Amino acid sequence: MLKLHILKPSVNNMAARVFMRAAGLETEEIDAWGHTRSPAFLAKCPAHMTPMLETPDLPKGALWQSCAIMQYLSNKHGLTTLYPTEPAKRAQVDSAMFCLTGTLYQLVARATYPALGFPLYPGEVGASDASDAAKDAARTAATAAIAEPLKVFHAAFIGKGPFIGSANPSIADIRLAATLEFLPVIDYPLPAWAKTYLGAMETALGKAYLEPAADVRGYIQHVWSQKH
Ligand SMILES: N[C@@H](CCC(=O)N[C@@H](CS)C(=O)NCC(=O)O)C(=O)O
Repeated sequence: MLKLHILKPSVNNMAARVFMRAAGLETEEIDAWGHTRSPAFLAKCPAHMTPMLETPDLPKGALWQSCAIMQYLSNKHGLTTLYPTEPAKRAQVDSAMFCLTGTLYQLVARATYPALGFPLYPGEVGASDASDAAKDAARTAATAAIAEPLKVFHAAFIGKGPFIGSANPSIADIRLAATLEFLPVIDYPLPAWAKTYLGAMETALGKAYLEPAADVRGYIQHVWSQKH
């Protein structure tokens, strides 16, 4: 049995949790809330990151980074629909995942983490002792910048769609859809294509998508209820 250490409100974790269900891989989910920096967790994952997959099949027994987890398990179990083996199709999926973690997610984090109550990263305005006005300006700039990479996902990666994986959702689709789940916390006006896309992901993956999404949506609702 695979062990996946998770934090339920996190969309990085949602991606891996949706994947495990969509792939039909029997998994024990272990809630790591409050434990990611414990000596036991750090011994397995010095980066204190969730999702973290624990299995004796791995050279060091543990693997983190949501996309790497999905790639590894797709390769191991021959999940070619979720992660195509044809080089050009695979390149498209890989490129989308790098763009997501390297560009889109960075902006989504800066825009949403203050509202979610998550800490920002060292060196960023939001994590500094800058004034509230400077932090607001940084958050507003990040929010405004989300539109461009979103357009790239729509035009270049999804294209005629309905998915990056063409007719079926791929691991890049799981990663993108999960990321979009944070945007309602800042009332971000999702473009019409993105709403259709999320609906198509829910229909294609059903409970595999909706169950982990419910944890993220529940957390966002909780945050909202505290503020309104
Ligand atoms: N790029 C990573 C991001 C993982 C990440 O930021 N995980 C956060 C939760 S959203 C975490 O586990 N933080 C706990 C900690 O740093 O102690 C991925 O996609 O897996």
